[in-house]
Amino acid sequence: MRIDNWTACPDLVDVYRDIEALGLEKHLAELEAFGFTVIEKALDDDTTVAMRDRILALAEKRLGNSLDLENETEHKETKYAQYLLFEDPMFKEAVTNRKTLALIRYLLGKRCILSSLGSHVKGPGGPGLLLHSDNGNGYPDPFPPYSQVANVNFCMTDYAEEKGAFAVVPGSHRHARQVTPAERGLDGNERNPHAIAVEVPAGSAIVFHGNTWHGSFPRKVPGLRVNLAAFYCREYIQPQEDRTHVPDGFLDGDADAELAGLLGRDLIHGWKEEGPKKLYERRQEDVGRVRSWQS
Ligand SMILES: O=C(O)CCC(=O)C(=O)O
Ligand SMILES: [Fe+2]
Repeated sequence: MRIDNWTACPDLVDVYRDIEALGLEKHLAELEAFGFTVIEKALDDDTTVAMRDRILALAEKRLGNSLDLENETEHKETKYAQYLLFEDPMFKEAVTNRKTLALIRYLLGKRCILSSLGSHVKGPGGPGLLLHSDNGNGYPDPFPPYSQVANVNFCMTDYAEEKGAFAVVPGSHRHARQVTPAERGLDGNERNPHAIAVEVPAGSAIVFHGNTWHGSFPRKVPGLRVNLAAFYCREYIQPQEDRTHVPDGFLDGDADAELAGLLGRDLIHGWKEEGPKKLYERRQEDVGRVRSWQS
């Protein structure tokens, strides 16, 4: 089928073209069908190792103790190291990753924004991160069928079930509701029988719909399981992190224009005395493009 500049859905045409150009059609089908997909080698090996080391250094500082990637036994369960983007410009590459962002924009719209960037650092012991949908507090059931939020978990270590891999219930994005307490377990008798482990190498990205039931299995062996979770939301949804502040010098002009958009620079709401006009003006370029298709 030839995809023209259809005026009925110009943003979707743009997003779809990106997906085609990047060869991601199969991933799009998996996302639609099962509520998640995996892109292997989303990050190259050097980048994965550099990000993982940086995350661990930051987590050590935040937790106030040292962490041993290979042999850890004391750091039990999952700790979330939050608000990482401004800690190091290297994380820009994850947030703006072309492939993962193309799929996120399919789910959330072209003007989606970054909700948060953090890392789940998990050691051995405990029940794992119980199944949940990322439609968290304040998202009442029933969920709409489309994503309100969506997530990219970059695997910073190799994932296997006994190592504390990502857990998912395939197809659960269609349930359109939160997981009940009885369905949440991932270990022993409590284990949800439909949950599967996503066993993939470090550098992979797991992209998932906001309704999808997921969590992570308990780690049963020494060492750490580390991710980098880039969490996005539709532009009209309140992001998890404070977006009123970006450190001076963090954004590098045109080179970071896309990141600035993800941090809310072009939001249509949030006007002061000047009213909505200024914000609409920022979108003139796009409006002009749509008009030229229509004429
Ligand atoms: O730790 C994991 O594997 C799951 C993380 C998670 O639930 C999330 O990023 O929303
Ligand atoms: Fe989650």
